[in-house]
Amino acid sequence: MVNQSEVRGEYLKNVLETTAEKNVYEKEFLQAVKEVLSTLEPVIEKNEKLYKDMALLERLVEPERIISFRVPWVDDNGKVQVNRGYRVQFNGSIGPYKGGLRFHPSVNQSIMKFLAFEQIFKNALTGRPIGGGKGGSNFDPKGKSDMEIMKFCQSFMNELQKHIGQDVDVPAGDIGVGGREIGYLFGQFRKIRNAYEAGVLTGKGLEYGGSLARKEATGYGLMYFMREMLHANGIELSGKTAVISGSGNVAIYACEKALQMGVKVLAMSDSSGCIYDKNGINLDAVKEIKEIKRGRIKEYLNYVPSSKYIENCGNIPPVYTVKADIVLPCATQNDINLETAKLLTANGTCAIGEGANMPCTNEAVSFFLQNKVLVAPGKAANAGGVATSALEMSQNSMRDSWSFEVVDKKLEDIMINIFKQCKEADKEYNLGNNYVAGANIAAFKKISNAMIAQGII
Ligand code: NDP
Ligand code: 2IT
Repeated sequence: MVNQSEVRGEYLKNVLETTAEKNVYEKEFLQAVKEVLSTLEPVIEKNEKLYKDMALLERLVEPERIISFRVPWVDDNGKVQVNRGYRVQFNGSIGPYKGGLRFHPSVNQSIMKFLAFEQIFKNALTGRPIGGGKGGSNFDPKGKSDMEIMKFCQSFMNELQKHIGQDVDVPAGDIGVGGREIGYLFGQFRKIRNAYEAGVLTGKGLEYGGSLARKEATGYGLMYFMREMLHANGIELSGKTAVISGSGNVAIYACEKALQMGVKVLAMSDSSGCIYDKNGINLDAVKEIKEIKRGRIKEYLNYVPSSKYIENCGNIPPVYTVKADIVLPCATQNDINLETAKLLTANGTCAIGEGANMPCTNEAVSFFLQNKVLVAPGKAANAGGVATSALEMSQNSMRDSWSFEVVDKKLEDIMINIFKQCKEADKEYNLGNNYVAGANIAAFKKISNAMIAQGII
């Protein structure tokens, strides 16, 4: 029986136990570790002695380095504010640490570590030479002026610049960090270093070393992966209905590609509530509200008065109460718990596509798999963003810039290849269409081989 919340095998159980003892307060990190360890038994048992002798798993769950620092800045009223910044450099065995920066009041060490841990596996699946890292701050960008955002980014970079570089660690965006923030961060890095090292950050503007299609990449990649997964199971995407949680970068471009693929998107959300448009979401309206005005999703009512706004209340985010064939959680972690998973399954949803990182709890994932709902795991399905970041790094190294079509085609090929890896591992270990375990196993094999080859470090 598939159970993403249960770890089997003596060695795996011991590692989970000691990790839990060492990281008592790190709920999200332990959840991510448990999810991975619960899927590795079939690989571990084939070579247990080697993995044990090399303390492979013990090293895998311990970050190579965590940097935590003070970020002081002065707000528009002249008041000094102090935030905490992080960079977790989790595993560099496959390439320079790579992963986004998240600016959100909920950021803490546990969230940084879970994201960096998952990034190791995701980045391995892309087939590009990138290790796993993540960073960010508990800074809340909501309601801040452009000047405040700039001052915060400059102060954050004053410290971060000591620890990054195009061959060392390459940050990018995540929640609360988009093109504007990357611009301010890059400007400060360039000023301090007095050198134009474009490959130190990705998600840059097109005028100064960014890549076409990076903005679209995570959402587009998610839909390429969904198409492959559904095809493999005899299901056509075209003509299906979908709901998408979130209305940020990933959600908007997942919606755009879904519409191009003939999917009708019925609802989108933000952290306050959701909009439901039975005629199908008008994406131009969402883009204007979110990308231009930086407003709230509720404002959609001004564009489409016949739509409905449902405010958050109770345990289940309202976006998941709208019946749909496909569900794309593209907001944040633990958005779909067991109760929501039961509702979605009862409503006839056939597939979940994790655009966000760890949007489903382990119990929700187990429930979906046990009830034959297909799950596209975030580590594979949302890897298009970081994969295209790696394409941006390649262009920067070559001092070249590729057309939208060239980058989009490479992204599509990468996503097709990622699904293939998940499917092949699923087949090899007879997992029964469990692409969650398939993704973990395929990635683990690459990472463990690289770690073993490089010795005990
Ligand atoms: P954005 O900041 O652009 O958008 C985030 C969206 O999620 C907003 O609609 C936001 O609503 C909502 N949201 C954030 N936090 C919460 C919360 N605690 N509860 C409910 N809703 C919330 O971020 P992205 O679109 O870039 O990221 C979305 C997810 O995708 C994250 O999990 C991220 O880690 C993941 N991801 C991002 C990639 C990228 O390239 N950007 C790549 C791979 C994964 P509100 O405005 O109300 O806060
Ligand atoms: O979670 C993720 O993969 C990202 N936020 C993108 C990271 C990147 O380096 O592009």
